[in-house]
Amino acid sequence: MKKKILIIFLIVLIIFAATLSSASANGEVCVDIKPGSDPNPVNVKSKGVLPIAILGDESFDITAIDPSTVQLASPLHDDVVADPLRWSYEDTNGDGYTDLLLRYKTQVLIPFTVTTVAHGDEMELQIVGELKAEFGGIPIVGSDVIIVLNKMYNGD
Ligand SMILES: [Ca+2]
Ligand SMILES: [Ca+2]
Repeated sequence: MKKKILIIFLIVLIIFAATLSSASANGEVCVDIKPGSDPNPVNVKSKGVLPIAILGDESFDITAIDPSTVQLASPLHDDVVADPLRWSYEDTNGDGYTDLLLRYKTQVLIPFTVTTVAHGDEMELQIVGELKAEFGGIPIVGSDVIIVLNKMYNGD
């Protein structure tokens, strides 16, 4: 019986220690699809480019992220990911902290919308990646929501 209590105590201690470690260590990052726009309507058939920012702040320096690992993903489609066309460091929201600005071909969204959403629906998108090796290679994840335009159920 005492052993059980000790084990539970240790587990609680480990969880507590994990929560205490730095903000980036839990891997949650702040993502802003279409910086400057909220909500984020996206015509998924557009031949344009979709900007997505990972926001830096006083507790998180986004240059710790390894941009080569960053991919677009969806909680509903674990078999689909998309790589950015290009990325750059920019302060997208003017708060003085550098953001990682990723640009995706808008049409990479189409596989994410198959069967699950229709015109006017909200769809959650995730950004996943890793910190650079010198920052521990910790996995990162963040999400934001778009409003899907120009998409019908059943194919197109
Ligand atoms: Ca936005
Ligand atoms: Ca910023």
